[in-house]
Order: sequence, then C-alpha cells, then structure tokens
Amino acid sequence: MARLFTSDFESNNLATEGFVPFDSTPSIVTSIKHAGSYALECDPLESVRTDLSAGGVPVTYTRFWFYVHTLPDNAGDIARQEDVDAGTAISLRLQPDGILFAASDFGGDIATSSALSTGQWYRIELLVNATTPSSVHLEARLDGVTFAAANRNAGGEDPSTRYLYIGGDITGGDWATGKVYFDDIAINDDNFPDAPSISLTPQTASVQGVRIV
Ligand SMILES: [Ca+2]
Repeated sequence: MARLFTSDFESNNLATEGFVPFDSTPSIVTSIKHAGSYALECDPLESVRTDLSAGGVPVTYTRFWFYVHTLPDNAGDIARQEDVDAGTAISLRLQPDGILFAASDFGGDIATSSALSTGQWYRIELLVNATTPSSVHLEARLDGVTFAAANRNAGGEDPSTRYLYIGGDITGGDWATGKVYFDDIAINDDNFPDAPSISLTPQTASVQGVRIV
C-alpha cells in the first residue's frame, strides 16, 4: 500500500495539512470534528484542493468523513477529483434534499446516494482507476456501500488524478446557504484506506503525535 495523502486537520493549519485554498478560505474549527480536536468547516464557496502530482496518479482510493450541518439551497459540489487535463473524473454534488449526486466529465451523471441527514458523520469513498483511459473506472461509496459505479471513456484526456477538491459548492456559486464539515482524509493508490489508519501529526512545533484516523 502506498499512502498518497493524509489530513486530519490536527495541525490547525491548512498549508501544513497539504491544502491550498481554492475559492474562499475555509476555517479549521474545534466545534464539530470527527476525531481529534479539529475539522474543516466550509460555508458556501469555501473550498481547498491538494495537488497529488503534476503528472497525475493513475489509481486513487480516496476516503473522507463528511458532516452536513446545514443543507444547501441549491445543488453544488462538495468533492471533486480533477485530472491533469483539468477534466473532472468524478464529483459529488450535495442536493437540498441531502442526496449526493455522482457525476463525471467523462459522460455526465452516474448515480445518486440515499439522503444524508444533518448532524452526523458519514464515511465517503471515491475510486478513480484511470489505467485504461478509454474505460476509466469510477466509484462512489457511502458508509462502505457503493452507490455509483461506471466505466467511462476519458475522450482523449489524460484521466490520471492531479487534484482532490473538497468544500462547500466548489467553484459553483450555487449555494447561498449550506454548511458542511470534513475530517480524516486519506488517499491510497491501491485500496481504500482502512478506518482506522495511522496518521503522524505534528501536535506542536516540537512534538510529534501519533493518532488514529
Ligand atoms: Ca480531526
């Protein structure tokens, strides 16, 4: 197994966690978290991205924990994996009814999840296997259950993943209201990150902490 990326927000610093603000800058907060002391709070248009590799990663298994505090007034992306040619291999839109809508630039809509409730954490997983660009395998899971799966032709793009974006209505301008949280993000190149898994987290400038994510 190779771990490509880990963030539990326990450094209380976006840059240290490996994220760059994309639209407006979200806050790391202590009020609502999946584990530890901190999680990421995203209001409308607040989002971040992490750059896995300029050349792209052919296979990514992404897991994050997701919490809806306030449902949005319109559908907007809360997660997106973008390839090296700026195409979106898979995205998840959160709808006003709490349903997650999985879509792809490689052929449009895929499928929807059951409705998420406010006030609880969910484990969300995304799989992008782009080793065969003419048949990119895409999957989305909610609490371990696959709700979207498709093989799509990338149409001449290099579909290897460069960026993971998370946030509230990423790039959309569709949400006037909505508030969501993210925690314990992990990306592997060969299998879904187990829960729990180990994260090495700088607790202070001088002390390395070990905790379970
Ligand atoms: Ca945390």
